[in-house]
Amino acid sequence: MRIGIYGGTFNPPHLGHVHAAEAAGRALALDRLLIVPDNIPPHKALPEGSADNEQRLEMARLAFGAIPNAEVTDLEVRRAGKSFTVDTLRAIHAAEPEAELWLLMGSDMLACLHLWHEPEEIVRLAHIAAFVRGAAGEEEMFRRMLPLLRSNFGADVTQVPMEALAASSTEIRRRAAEGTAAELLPEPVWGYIQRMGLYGVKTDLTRLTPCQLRPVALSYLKPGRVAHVLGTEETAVRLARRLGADEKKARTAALLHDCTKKLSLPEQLALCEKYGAPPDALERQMPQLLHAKTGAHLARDVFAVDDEIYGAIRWHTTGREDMTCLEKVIYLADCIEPARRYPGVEELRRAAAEDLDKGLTLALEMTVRRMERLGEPIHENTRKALRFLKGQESSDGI
Ligand code: DGI
Ligand code: FE
Ligand code: FE
Repeated sequence: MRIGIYGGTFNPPHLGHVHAAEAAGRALALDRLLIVPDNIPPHKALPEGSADNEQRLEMARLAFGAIPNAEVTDLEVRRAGKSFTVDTLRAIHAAEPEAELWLLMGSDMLACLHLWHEPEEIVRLAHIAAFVRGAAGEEEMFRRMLPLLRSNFGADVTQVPMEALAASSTEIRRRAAEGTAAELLPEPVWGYIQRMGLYGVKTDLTRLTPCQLRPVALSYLKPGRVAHVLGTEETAVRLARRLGADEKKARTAALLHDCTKKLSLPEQLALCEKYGAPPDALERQMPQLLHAKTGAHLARDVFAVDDEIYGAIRWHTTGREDMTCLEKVIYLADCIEPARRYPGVEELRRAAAEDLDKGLTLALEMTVRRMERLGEPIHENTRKALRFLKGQESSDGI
């Protein structure tokens, strides 16, 4: 197994880092890529509004999460003290003694590798791969360093060409405060910076247009859920247009509908406490039900969404009796968006295309059948939603 190791301060991680990681994964045929944010001691004097260790870890998860086989590790942050690469390599080697380790670094790092702590041990534990960005003076540096590293430490350096990004983290921090950094950052990282108010960024989260909201909303998600939420947004807009519902509200509700989905049950219960919204008996045991309630409250608290949007998020998992048009739009969009793959989804898409209530009824019936098959309890709101629609159907027929 080939494991890549990519360390850095990632304050913040930017598109240059992501491109580098992708290029290395491809060029070196890595089976795994470990992203290792280094430790910044809490007492180190940082400018006001800097990201702390936990925030840099979270931004790294958002930035690299979409790369297959990449994982962010808190190895160096947890170890505390000064982060020596040699200690990190020893720890990874101890955990994976059979693996071939590849240490990735920028050419600026390679230029001073001989000055690092225990360079011969580093080179003994890992192959070295350096990114080649075509920057000024880079070629000359490689000409000078490669023979030196080979003769002094026996290092054989592999060069990985990559697309250059014309900005460093330092410059991005400055540009963030000016509001011109978005194009240099992975979307969710820019959203996270805004919602945490890092680097002097001041965004009023209560008056965002859907386009401004999008990166912030994506920053709440596990990377694997991003496609689902964007698919829900697109589908909700389409349904809203067709039914004459408010398109902007549909977008906002769809972007935020799963904003607490990644939280554990204890974290969600803490939100219930915070918002004075007690969970019912079933919600108390099932985070997959509870996220609709906590998500609606968070959206109202943080983004000041109105009651209609609140309702669409609140009822998107179970539905309820006598749903509003926007509630139906979000419920269905969540079920049929293009990234959804499950038996029956095509039939559901056809029913929804024909008639919203027909789609909704079928979606609720499918949920009930699935729960019965899995032996899971059916929430009373799911039953009520279905009974209401069926009642309507039969009274229509009279
Ligand atoms: O959050 P998503 O995965 O995008 O979708 P969702 O909010 O519709 O959540 C689906 C989950 O909720 C799925 O695991 C099934 C569960 N669920 C929906 N209705 C009921 C239910 N679970 C129980 N036990 N009872 C229900 O009535
Ligand atoms: Fe959901
Ligand atoms: Fe969803």
